[in-house]
Amino acid sequence: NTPVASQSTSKIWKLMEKYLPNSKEAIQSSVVNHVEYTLAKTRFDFTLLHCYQAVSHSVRDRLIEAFNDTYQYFNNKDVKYVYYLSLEYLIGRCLQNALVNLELEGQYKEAMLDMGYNLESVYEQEVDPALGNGGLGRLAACFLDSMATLNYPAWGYGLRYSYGIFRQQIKDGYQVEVPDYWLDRGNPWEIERLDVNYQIKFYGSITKKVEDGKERTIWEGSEIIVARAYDNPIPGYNTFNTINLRLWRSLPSSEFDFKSFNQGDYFKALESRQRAEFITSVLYPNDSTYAGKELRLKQQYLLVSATIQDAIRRFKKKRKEWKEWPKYNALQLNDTHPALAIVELMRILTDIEGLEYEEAWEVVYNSFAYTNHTILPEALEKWGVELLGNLLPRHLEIIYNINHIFLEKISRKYPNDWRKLSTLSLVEEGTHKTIRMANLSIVGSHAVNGVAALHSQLLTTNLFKDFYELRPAKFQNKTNGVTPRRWIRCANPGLSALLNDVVGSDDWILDMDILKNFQKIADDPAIQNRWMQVKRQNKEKLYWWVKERCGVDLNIDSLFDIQVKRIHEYKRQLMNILYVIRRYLDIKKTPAEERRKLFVPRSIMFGGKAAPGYITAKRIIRLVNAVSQKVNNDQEVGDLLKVVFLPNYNVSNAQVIIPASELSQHISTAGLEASGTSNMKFVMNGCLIIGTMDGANVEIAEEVGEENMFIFGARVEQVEELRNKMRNSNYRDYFGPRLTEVCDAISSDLFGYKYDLDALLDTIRNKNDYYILGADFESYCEAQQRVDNLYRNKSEWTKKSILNSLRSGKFSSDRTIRQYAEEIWDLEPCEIPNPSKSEKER
Ligand code: 9GP
Repeated sequence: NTPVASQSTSKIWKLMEKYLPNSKEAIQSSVVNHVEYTLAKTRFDFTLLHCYQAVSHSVRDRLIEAFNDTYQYFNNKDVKYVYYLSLEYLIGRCLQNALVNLELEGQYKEAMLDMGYNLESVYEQEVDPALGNGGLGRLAACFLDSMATLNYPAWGYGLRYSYGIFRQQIKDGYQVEVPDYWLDRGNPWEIERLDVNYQIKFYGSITKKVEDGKERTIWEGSEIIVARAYDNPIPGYNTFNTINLRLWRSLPSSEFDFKSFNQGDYFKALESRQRAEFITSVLYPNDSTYAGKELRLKQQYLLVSATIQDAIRRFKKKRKEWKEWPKYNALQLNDTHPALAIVELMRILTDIEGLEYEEAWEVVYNSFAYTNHTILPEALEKWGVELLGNLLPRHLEIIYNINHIFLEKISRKYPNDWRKLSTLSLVEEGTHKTIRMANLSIVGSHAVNGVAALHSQLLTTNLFKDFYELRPAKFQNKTNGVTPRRWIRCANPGLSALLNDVVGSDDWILDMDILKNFQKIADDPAIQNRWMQVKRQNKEKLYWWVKERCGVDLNIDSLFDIQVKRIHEYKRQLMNILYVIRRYLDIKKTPAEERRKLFVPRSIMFGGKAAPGYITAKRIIRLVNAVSQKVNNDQEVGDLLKVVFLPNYNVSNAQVIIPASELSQHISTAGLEASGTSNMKFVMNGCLIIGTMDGANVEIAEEVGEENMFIFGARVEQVEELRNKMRNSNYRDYFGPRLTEVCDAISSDLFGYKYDLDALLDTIRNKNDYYILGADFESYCEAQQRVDNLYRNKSEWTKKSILNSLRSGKFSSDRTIRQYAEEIWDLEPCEIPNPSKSEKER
């Protein structure tokens, strides 16, 4: 069921023939050659894992051809680059994505089948490179796919953690974290650049020298390590352009342990070498809180320093005038995590290149831009002055200097406005003085954006209000998007084939907006039938996935209702599971013969990781599993209700879960989910949303129509008032009888685990229901009732499912990236022409 619409005419396919040939025989011989010469296994007997490794190497060869040509071409054309700086990338599995983007999936499938291997099973051998926590990291990965596809001259920069986000296991209903050493089987996709290394300094002291009447500052680091480049080719779709995700790994430098070696302390010297390697060993598993740990700051600086050195080396090969830097370089900060890049570039320009402060500031300001991804106060990074000053003494000095000059301007504009000065300052005073990284990012950037219209608006009216008043033109919105290549074409081949037939080509993969032209098919019974068949096949796949991993037998005819995302109080998985209990109690109260009339059978699934230190989130997982245990084993309820916790939610699991979903939950407290991106993936896959008017849900409602979603709950402007109401009333009155009964059932130990679960309920019972779960519960139940009513009418449900998918064009990351390129980066696409036979014939 691979869509083959453009295979015979594919530009890439023809073009690739001029490089490595792509006939069945050529593919087979390249695979077996890798088995023998790369893996040193015999070509007559190799396992599925070896097959995966050899196939990947064979595909990588093809990527490298395109990758080398791409940057050669960019270099010749003297283009402007965008540098995307992110501490996280959740790129997911590479093999299928590469084959799809190179338009070679059909050929590889055939070649492998002929050798006795099923390509789908080969895909399953790949481990997810899970170098991110959640939405922010996955967004960065979707963006790279779009930048490559749209032919933008781009570089992604990040860190090559040896341990990605932990693997989640569920033991006795609790989350257990297991280290994810994702590299233990090697990584065929990366290219280690033994010759691309940069020195990174930490600690040390600053001296001032006067040379030719000018003061110069010299920072001598006392710990020096090396950052080495690992390149990961990112192929564009339907283009030869292939861009680079360059990830840095920390290694010891020879200078590092020189002293210890000289003093004959061999073991001490080795220890310090290990310390250097440790810097990029592990990703911090926090999603919405910052870790004020020195190691985290070292990671941030390593990324920033190595990247800026790399960009400068590239720039200097071509030109000498620093004022030309912004014309050739745009640097995008993915949240504040890489914000030190602003300071690092200032340091190099003033201390090393000898520019005056104002000159250097022009260069920096005009090249940097910053994306904010959250307004949650606990997620806003602030670095203690002591920690920062000890690790990076010169950077702290520069930050003070930037702040001093900035605040002088402010006090001239708003004399004696102390409130403004203190909120705008980069420094937060107090017993523990800190540097506000968001303020640094705003002051040092020419553009600041939020990630959905509502979120961007809240930035200007709340979180960054004073900055907005100062320079309104700096603030923009760039609503997130997701790549249809991975989230429809790879994840849902059945739907892809159907869309190909509807459109008459696979053009929708590059232009999702054209799907709007086919809305009339939503009423066509034949299409509806096919649509339902595709959904059913996807549900079957998930059915087996769940059976194998969770041992639960789902009813395939039941409504698949799914909430998958990081576990957080603001995302309100707790409200979802409390509703499940409500439903369970209601089913039990209903006479057996009435039940099927009143309740639509549902399989309600939860998935997501809790940060290891986030006790409340872990208790939510415990509650879901306790309810699942009780409900799934209740004979009276049977298949009318099943509850499952899907373990270890990650990108590859999402590719199975999302296409199978019929209803998905995006039910955050209004104002707190900046955008959400899985909501977009679900909609593209024809899933209906039950959700609040929050983040990108608001724009999804605009596009697909509120009547095609189940919207409920308080709007952002009502939230504060509801919080106050709760503070002044008894929880039983405020919750109402239906929710109170649910809480009482939990407290009566109906599900066991009383200690943990009572503690969990106290987070909403004790007059501090900050996420207004109690206030939204009734309207949530009503929306759930509307879901049941509609699901009974298969044709109406399917019609809405089709409309959701056909109207989701706005949420392609291609639209988002075009906007960044045009409105922030001032970047032109640069497509490699087909290399002609005579030039490239081998
Ligand atoms: O919580 C936001 C999520 O709403 C958004 O979709 C995503 C990508 O923009 O970023 C998340 N934020 C973070 O992961 C950290 O602030």
